[in-house]
Amino acid sequence: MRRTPANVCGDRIADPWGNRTPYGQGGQWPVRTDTCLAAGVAEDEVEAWVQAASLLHSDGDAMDIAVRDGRIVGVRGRAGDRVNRGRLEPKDLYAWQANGSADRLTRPLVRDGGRLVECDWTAAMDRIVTGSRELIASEGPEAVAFYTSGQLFLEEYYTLAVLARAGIGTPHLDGNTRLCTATAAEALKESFGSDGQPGSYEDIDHADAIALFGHNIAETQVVQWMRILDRIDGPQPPHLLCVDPRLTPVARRATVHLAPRLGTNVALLNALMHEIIRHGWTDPAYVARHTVGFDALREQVKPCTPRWAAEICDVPAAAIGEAAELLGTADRLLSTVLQGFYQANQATAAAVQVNNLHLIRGMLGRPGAGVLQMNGQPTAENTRECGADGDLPGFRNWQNEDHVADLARVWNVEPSAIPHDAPPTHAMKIFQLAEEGAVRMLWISATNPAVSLPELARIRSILSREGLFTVVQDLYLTETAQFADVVLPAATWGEKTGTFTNADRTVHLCEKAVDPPGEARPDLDIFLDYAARMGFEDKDGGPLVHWSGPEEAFEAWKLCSVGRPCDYTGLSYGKLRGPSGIQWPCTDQAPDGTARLYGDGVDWAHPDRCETYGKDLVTGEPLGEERYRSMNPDGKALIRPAPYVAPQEWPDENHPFHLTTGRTLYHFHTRTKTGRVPQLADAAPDVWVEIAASDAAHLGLAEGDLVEVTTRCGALRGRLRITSLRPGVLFVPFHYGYWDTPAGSAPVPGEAGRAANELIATLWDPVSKQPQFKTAAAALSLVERAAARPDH
Ligand SMILES: Nc1nc2c(c(=O)[nH]1)N[C@H]1C(S)=C(S)[C@@H](COP(=O)(O)OP(=O)(O)OC[C@H]3O[C@@H](n4cnc5c(=O)[nH]c(N)nc54)[C@H](O)[C@@H]3O)O[C@H]1N2
Ligand SMILES: Nc1nc2c(c(=O)[nH]1)N[C@H]1C(S)=C(S)[C@@H](COP(=O)(O)OP(=O)(O)OC[C@H]3O[C@@H](n4cnc5c(=O)[nH]c(N)nc54)[C@H](O)[C@@H]3O)O[C@H]1N2
Ligand SMILES: [Mo]
Repeated sequence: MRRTPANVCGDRIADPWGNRTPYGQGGQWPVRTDTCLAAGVAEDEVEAWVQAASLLHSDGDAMDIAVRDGRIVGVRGRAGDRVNRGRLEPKDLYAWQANGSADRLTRPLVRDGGRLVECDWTAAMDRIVTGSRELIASEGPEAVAFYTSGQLFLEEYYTLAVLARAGIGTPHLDGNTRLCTATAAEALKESFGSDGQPGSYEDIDHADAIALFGHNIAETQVVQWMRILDRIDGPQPPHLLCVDPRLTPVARRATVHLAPRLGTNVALLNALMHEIIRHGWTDPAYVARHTVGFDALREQVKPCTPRWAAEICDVPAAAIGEAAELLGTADRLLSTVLQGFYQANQATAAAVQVNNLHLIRGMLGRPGAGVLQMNGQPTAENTRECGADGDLPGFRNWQNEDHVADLARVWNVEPSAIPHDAPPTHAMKIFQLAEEGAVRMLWISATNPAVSLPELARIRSILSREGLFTVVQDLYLTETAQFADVVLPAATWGEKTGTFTNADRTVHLCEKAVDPPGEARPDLDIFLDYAARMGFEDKDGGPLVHWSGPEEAFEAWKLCSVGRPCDYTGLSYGKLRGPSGIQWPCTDQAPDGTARLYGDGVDWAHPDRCETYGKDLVTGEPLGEERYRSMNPDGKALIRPAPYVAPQEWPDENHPFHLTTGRTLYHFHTRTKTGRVPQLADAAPDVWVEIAASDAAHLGLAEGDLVEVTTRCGALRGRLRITSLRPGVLFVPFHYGYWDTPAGSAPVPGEAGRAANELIATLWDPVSKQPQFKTAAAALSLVERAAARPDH
């Protein structure tokens, strides 16, 4: 039985951002505590409030979980936390109900005679251990691959990274962060030599201009949008620039809104920098002291006039001029970048141009002057820093033998035990290797690739390949789990303990509040169990993975982070039980954490210390150590120009529309949690297709008509919504898979589906290897008129 919770803080489906608490520039954001409790439960009836933080976006909103009779009965924002100061957004207010969903996995499943049947943990783990041993013996460690998440805890990623890299010795370990923030990481590496977010959310309090590049923050980091709204309503409000082809809630409040053609971000940025340089709005002293590469950038953008870009981007040249003035004359400029850049054509090149803009203006490392190359997923930062993505733990450089030797020392293994003779394998390549039969075992944890990867027909055929042994570790029998050979039931948020780090480096502790259902186990326990059964050893014959719980794993990670940009040595579980999360690096010298990186120039770009020697921003080819040393001998910030290159996916006669995909405020990804919560499911029950009014009129289509969208990859059906977006563009939310359709599974080949990724081609940015979910060429046709046409 579903019980409707009484939301103590009003109807936050109708009013997602809640009441305003205005404040002025440089002031402290006022507290506002948001609460949601189950119907019939009063605050004083709650038996325990257990500390946690949000796992439904990268904001890291701190909250307490309300517990009664061993069950979760609600949540309340933590007023003392630096990130949200008590606020919670709709998903967090309601989604805790999904923990108690009746269809949670409670026992392991194994495939027998073609069907998934329940078994005990010993039988399931035996199958995995026997399978991996046989494959490693017959084919070598490279037959085994891991595809993990941006939604587990730091302790879980670190354990997985150690067992995969030094235990098995496979280079095939990556996260779905490849789909999400691979470009954020890559852009930071290309500009600053290392991953690590320069800015802080507190920059919102100080900025006089805020620029959002391909970032619908109002719907995707809802609480930081409340912060921006509170600044807008207060004294000395900041100017806002929004770069997005749709009239998003952000665009509606913007001082200047540019709605460029899809995938033309680099052209636009080059014109903006052209104007900034032409007007002398640069900071020559900062450029000389802290950067290399300015002359090359100036040459690159010399021909990129607003008129040139207006042609390519189809935005008025005058508007580009206004945007340049907003950016060029700000004293404290904060920029954020997200998927409208990271998942579009020339992802890394475009994101790097935002870094360039800040470097030439000296807008870094001061209150209000900063860049946030955003994360999307709640724990994506940890996937990256723990090396569960395609990098070595602690932002070490796989091409630097000293870095590998240092990691080998931490793990007490020989450097040769850590694969590093080629770049670690990225997720798109892992699936390709599985398709070709080189990868024979694929262990998928906390991600749902059968909905979230591009070209789903292909992904389904890979996952159902004869000869690919698939393990899926999830809460539910997802679209992906349906293909598995072994399904492991996992515990989740509220049912296990661990830490994670948000997009502005704030580390939170998230504690266990209730027991998981049935035999479900924390992901950490599953990885530890596997490591023990496999008997992985260090070079002295001791256990390679020598910890047995989250706090011990955290302490082990701290040793791996010593002296690295993401130094955690000043943190402990005890300290994280304080009123607020804390930003890394946190050390003896900086015991309260570090608000901003690069206050006094860049410190991780030195050739001996950098995480990467860089890549060509057009081809993705590595530049190599020698080139990097000659380019940046002193380790300054790198200004890296890039020419505009047109997208591969471009409308033509057969596919006249430009299709893009993204999110709605009410759902998280493939809706495994939010789709199981009545308030959120009802707010956005099914897929839709957005079209501009002029296009709808031209085609004689109306609101609510059932349409079919087709691309060269596949087809999708959904109801039409007429909205304000660029004419010629269609938008489809990517949240809707098949688990809650009548059939419960994907369409048969040739039939239209409802998942956006039926339509998206397998294309990725050559630099970050992030797929291009935001740019496809598509056709649109009417299937059936709306039942009752709404009156106009
Ligand atoms: N409600 C909600 N919040 C979430 C999530 C969720 O699923 N639901 N997921 C979290 C995660 S993992 C992520 S990664 C973030 C993503 O957060 P966002 O990046 O803010 O979300 P998206 O909707 O994917 O894309 C942002 C915008 O990019 C625009 N866009 C599309 N193509 C282009 C282009 O070519 N150029 C430009 N300039 N813009 C373009 C779209 O119109 C869209 O408004 O959200 C996080 N927060
Ligand atoms: N077309 C299109 N496609 C996209 C995007 C887009 O904008 N457009 N965005 C991309 C981006 S940015 C992202 S981040 C991805 C997201 O794509 P996915 O990661 O595939 O989406 P989720 O639904 O978050 O999948 C997470 C899975 O983990 C499970 N889970 C949750 N908590 C736990 C836990 O504690 N333990 C375990 N073991 N499992 C758990 C959930 O039930 C769910 O099945 O999608 C990408 N795909
Ligand atoms: Mo993401």
